[in-house]
Amino acid sequence: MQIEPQAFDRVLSSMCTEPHPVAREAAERFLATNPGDPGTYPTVSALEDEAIERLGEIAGLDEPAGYVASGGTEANVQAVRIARERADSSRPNVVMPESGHFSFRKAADVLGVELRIVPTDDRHRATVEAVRATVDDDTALVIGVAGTTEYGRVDPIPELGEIARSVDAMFHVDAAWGGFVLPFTDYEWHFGHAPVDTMSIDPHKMGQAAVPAGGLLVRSPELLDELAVDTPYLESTSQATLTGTRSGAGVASAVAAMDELWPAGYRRQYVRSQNNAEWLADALKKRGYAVVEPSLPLVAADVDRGTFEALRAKGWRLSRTAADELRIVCMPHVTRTMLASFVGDLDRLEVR
Ligand code: 0PR
Repeated sequence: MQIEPQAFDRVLSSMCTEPHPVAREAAERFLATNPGDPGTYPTVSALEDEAIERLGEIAGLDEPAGYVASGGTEANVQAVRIARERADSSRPNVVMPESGHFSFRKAADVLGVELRIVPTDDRHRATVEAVRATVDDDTALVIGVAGTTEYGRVDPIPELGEIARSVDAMFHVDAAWGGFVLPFTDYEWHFGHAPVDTMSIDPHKMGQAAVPAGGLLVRSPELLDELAVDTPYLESTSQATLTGTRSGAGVASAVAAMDELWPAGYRRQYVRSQNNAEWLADALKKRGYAVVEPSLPLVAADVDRGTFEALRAKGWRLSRTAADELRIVCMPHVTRTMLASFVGDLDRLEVR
């Protein structure tokens, strides 16, 4: 029996998407390779270097270093780990806006660091004054988000970077979702805009690569040394990744997608997704819902739970924010036709 995976035609909740055809094809070819063992699998290992070159170019990093992680979670955990290793304090803390992804809670838990969560402002961005008031001599890391999970907001990255520097802490930018759309906006978010030390930027989200393909970038290769452990029975001598064996599918598909789409294809995709988000926001506003303006291709609106459940029952895959709003992510597989059909279903519910 063949079981079919979830179709994308009603998925409005996911930060993952249909891989680009070239990414899918590359993933299949490299499925049985293991970039965790570069001595045995040199081809995929060379591809990983290429992936990091490309990611560095996208993220304004002159001498790119990093690796292709299993996703944003691993990249975020590893960023916290680097900062903890670099910290002088015996009781290191990490300062993050409340919009930060829950993977940082896992990081704090596993790594035994204190996580200090700072409120966001009325536009859902990190409050600079609150971050400044929260850091101290024990702060190992300040986190900024460039494209938040719930509202697609971009924190004031240069200001947060300065605060991190003022207490000798490291500065991490989580662009896991935003990294492939932000290059086409005016936001200041990357290594060239601020003293960024580490960044998460995931090909398997807006980058249209196959899962698993996350990205960890570091300002200089020495930072990876903080993660490296000796690997006595591999041909290579050390390993910086959190996972051991990992699929070459993610690496190969990331390179294939970036080769194909950077920059023109990603720009076209950003424009399309952003227009769709604005169209949906307008459609919801016209129907009387309060909408959080989509500064990136992500729409939140105060659609009540009953309506939400009724739409889910019609097969729509939807998610909600912590504040209990409807949340729709305009990923590449989300078309205008899909959104029009969704709004049509919403209208039919309202009539009843
Ligand atoms: N950083 C940010 C800003 C994120 O939005 C996410 C994922 C991560 C890090 C973690 O990335 P990984 O899931 O690759 O480890 N945010 C989505 C979320 O939590 C993840 C997701 C993706 C959820 C696809 C559902 C789904 O179908 O909503």
